[in-house]
Formats: sequence, C-alpha cells, structure tokens
Amino acid sequence: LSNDKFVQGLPKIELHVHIEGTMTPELRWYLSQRHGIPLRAGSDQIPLFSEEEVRQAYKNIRGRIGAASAEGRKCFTFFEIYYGGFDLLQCEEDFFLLAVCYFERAADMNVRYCEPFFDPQGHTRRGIPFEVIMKGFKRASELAERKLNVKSKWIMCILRDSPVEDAMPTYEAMLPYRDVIVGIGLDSDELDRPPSLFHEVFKRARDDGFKITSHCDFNQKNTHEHIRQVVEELSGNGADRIDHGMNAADRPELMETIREKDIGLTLSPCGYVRHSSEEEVFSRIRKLFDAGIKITIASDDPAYMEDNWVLHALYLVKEKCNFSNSELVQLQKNAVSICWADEDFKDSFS
Ligand code: ES4
Ligand code: ZN
Repeated sequence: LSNDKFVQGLPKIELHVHIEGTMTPELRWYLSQRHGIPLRAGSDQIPLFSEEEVRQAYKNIRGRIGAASAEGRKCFTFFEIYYGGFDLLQCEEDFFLLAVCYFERAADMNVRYCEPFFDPQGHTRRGIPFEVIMKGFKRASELAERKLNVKSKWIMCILRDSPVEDAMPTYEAMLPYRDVIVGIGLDSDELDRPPSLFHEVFKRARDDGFKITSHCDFNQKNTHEHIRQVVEELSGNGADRIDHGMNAADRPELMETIREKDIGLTLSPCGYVRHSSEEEVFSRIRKLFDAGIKITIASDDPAYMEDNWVLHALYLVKEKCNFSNSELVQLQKNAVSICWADEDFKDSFS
C-alpha cells in the first residue's frame, strides 16, 4: 500500500496542518545546536543529548490530547512536546526553515496547495515579534511557489486555552501581515473552552473579510455543543470550515446544517486512531463522505503523529474506508471546493 502509485501521484490539497507540528526530530536537533538551547522533554524536564534521543521522545508521546499529565518519566503529552518545540524558533530564519522543510515534503507528496496553521501567541509570549514570524513564513511561501510548485496561504489560530482577553490584541497585531493570511482558526486544548468564548474576535475577523474555522477535535467533552456553536454561531452565522468535527456524524441535525451551509470538514485520521478504535473512526468518515459532506483528509501534526504525513493519511483512509480511486479524487475535489485559494487557481486545479 505504501507504494500506491495512484495516491502518490494524485495532485493534493492540504488544509489542516500546524506548521509547528511539522518540526521533525532532525530539525529540532539542528535548531537546538544552532542556538545552543539544551533540549528537555516532559514534566520531569529530562535532558535529551542527541537527535536519536529526540526521536525516542517523539515516540513516547502518550495520552489523549489535553490529558492532564504523562504517565511516566519517559512519557510526554502531546502539548508538552508540541509547545516545547516552540522555544527553538528564535529568528526569522528559523520560521523560514520550518516552513520550507514542510513545503519541500509537501512537494514530494504532490501537494500543490496548502493552508498551514500557525500559533502566534506561542511565540509572541516568548518575546518574538510578529514581524519575525511573518517575514519568515512569507519568504518561505514565495520560495515554495517559485521553486517547488506549492502554493500556500496561512491561517492564524487563536489559542483557546489562553485568556480570552489576549485574542483581540493578537488579531490586531496580525493585521499588518494580512496579505499572506486568509483565515482565522481556533486551536489548542479544548477542555471547557467552547468556541462561544471567542465570538467577539471571530465576528471582527468575519467583518474584516477573513475566512473562519475552528477545531472541534474528535471525542472531546461537549463536542456536539462545540460543533453546534461553530456551525450556527461563530462569527455571527457560523464558520466556513470545521477542523475535525467528526462527531457531527453522531447527530443528524448537525450533519444537515453542515451540508446545507456547505461547511467543509478537515479530518486527520492518523491522530484519531491513536486514541479510538478503527471502527469508531472509519465508519464516521465513510458516513460523512457518503452523505455528501465536503470532507478532506490531512495530517494535523505529522512530526508528532508517528511521522504520518498527508500521504499516509490518504493511504489509511483508502484502505480502511475502502475509498476507490475516483472517491480519492472526490476528496481532492472537496478540498478544492472548501479551500480559500483564488478562484482562478481553483478553476485550474485538476
Ligand atoms: C493541535 Cl492535535 C491539536 N489539537 C488542538 N490544537 C492543536 N494545535 C496543534 N495541534
Ligand atoms: Zn489541528
């Protein structure tokens, strides 16, 4: 299956990938050496002394997204290892390199267009100016378009587990760089942080012409209510997309609203199967697809999900949902329809 020529050759669109979640052990080690920042991982802050130890630490990620703490000394929660990587991004060149490494991999997988997320609050709270982040990403996007045949637009995410009062200042600090930013999202730990807390900033973003999306991760507490808020209320009349949102498959009324409003779902199956049974996951993906809801398949945090990139996510659903080649093409057509590229690019995509 891993040498499936059809899936490899398929021109792809990736709409759910956190750029900070693409930091490979190799890049993490390189950045730590470059800046002289010692690497530590987990609540016990165990030092890491080689690229191989970083690789092992990545393999030991345990616990549900949002789990309170790791089970043992050598186990790290997802958010510990994810935000631990932020500290290594110090200068424009680092943000550039992170993005270029992703774009190169995307090009190898025949990804022709993508909309990566980034989490500016995780950087600005460490004293990194917005300008440093955005100049790095912009230069990477320009290079990718020119040399790699990969187009991109960025989505700025608000951290839902940070104080609500930080959301609007973060949004306003982004505005000078809006030429590369197409949408506003909501991510990080979802526990007891409903989308409704962030109505004000999403309403403002909508009025200013941004596209809107929000994470509703699989099988989270109050997931159906969170999905309802996103599709009915966020930014006034509901969001344009949901990131995950797979529990909509449990509720006919949510599925109906999503279909009526033509809201896209960006699913990342490699993440779900780490915490849920295959039956739970793939029956829902099938159900949503068969109902004509515009789902697309993506990688989420590939470096922290056993090195599963969008190509592997597509192999997985091809096998487990029994998607035919023409259904895999339909998944890409869904992505064209729900993506925020320019109309002439959408028309030309095949
Ligand atoms: C994330 Cl897997 C996941 N869930 C929520 N927020 C995130 N940010 C990056 N990856
Ligand atoms: Zn995500």
